[in-house]
Amino acid sequence: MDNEIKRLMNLYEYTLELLRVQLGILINENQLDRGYNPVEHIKTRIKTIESITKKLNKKGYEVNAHNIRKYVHDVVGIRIVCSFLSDVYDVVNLIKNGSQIKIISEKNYIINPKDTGYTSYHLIVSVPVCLNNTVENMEAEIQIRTLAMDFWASLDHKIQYKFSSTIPEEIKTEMYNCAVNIKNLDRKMLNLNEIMNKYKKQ
Ligand code: 0O2
Repeated sequence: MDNEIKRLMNLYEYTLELLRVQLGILINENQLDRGYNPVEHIKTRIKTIESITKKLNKKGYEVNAHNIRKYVHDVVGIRIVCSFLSDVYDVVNLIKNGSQIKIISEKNYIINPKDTGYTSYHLIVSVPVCLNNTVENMEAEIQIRTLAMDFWASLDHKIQYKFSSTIPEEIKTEMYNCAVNIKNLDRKMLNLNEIMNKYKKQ
């Protein structure tokens, strides 16, 4: 790994730490204000240099610090897992309304699922990381999804890893059917939660 890439990977470590703190504040403050925490759990990762290389090669770019910053937007990955569908949108709005985190782009794969059946809400965000003499605006990807969507995606990830590009049709079809069931389940769970809340208010 050349020195420029090493430096950049350090910057991504700082970015992740900063986002952890900023998201923690947003979520805690929201809980204090509303008495409710929409977040079930948060997972984070820094993409490995092997995975970054694979992504750049796939896109036809040489592996260097400039191309990593320009073409790999998810070196820092944060996954926020919520119980209910409405919680996903609460978290998206919480992040959008926060003052520190800038939204670069968003993809709503809940409204527009991928062909595989994958659903999730993706935000590419940017945060200023203050170094000794400069400020670097660093990107990260935040994926927000329900527990049920996360269950589906984690099995799908294992399938993709096992079969690489040649996933048998019967597995693809069954996964797509599972995604439809997950969507229905999420709707039913949200409905049940709303009914439960009505009882609580009585
Ligand atoms: P990993 O292992 O999570 O790092 P990009 O390819 O990121 O430059 P794209 O395709 O527009 O551009 O990005 P997208 O679709 O917004 O986000 C890609 C990420 O979403 C993936 O990252 C996965 O984490 C997740 N994802 C997208 N589609 C699927 C899917 O069909 N199944 C599962 N399980 N996850 C999916 P990586 O880098 O591919 O993988």
